[in-house]
Amino acid sequence: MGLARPGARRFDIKTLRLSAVVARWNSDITEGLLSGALRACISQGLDKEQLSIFYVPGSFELPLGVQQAARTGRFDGVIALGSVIRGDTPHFDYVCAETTRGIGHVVLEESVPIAFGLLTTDTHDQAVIRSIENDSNKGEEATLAVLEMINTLRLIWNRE
Ligand code: DLZ
Repeated sequence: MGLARPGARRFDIKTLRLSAVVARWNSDITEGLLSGALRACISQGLDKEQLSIFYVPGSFELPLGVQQAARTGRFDGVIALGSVIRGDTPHFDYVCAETTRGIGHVVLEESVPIAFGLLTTDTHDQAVIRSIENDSNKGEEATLAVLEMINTLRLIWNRE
């Protein structure tokens, strides 16, 4: 997946600033998602210094982390990265629901593109498949989505 309409890109990718907010819970998985995010940045022509990385304890803390990153006004887009595994998480449904609801709320409140890179899987093995270097790394997908949304919002607002 690339930017949907790369020919219509209206901005200099070298001036973009992105932020990744990464949950440390299941860090073997979330570090894989972060590597995917970095690969997506590089593949689209960004330098790795254009991605600022912040850590939060677990996925439940992602909404506040992405809200604060968005509110600084320093970033054109924010990527939320977390992993919740049903087998390891007694309150799996609550953690997933609250994290999803919180991030969705922040997206609309802050009007900053925020990508939803939260893996919710039944098993650790399923999370590994979606976080290693392959075609289905969800950190990579989330980062491409945030770049596409930055582009789309600039087209909607007709900004150069
Ligand atoms: C407590 C908890 C549990 C049981 N499982 C996960 C998980 O699978 N993935 C994740 O990102 N975080 C988990 N957490 C931690 C919560 O997200 C949160 O950090 C703590 O409840 C502290 O607020």
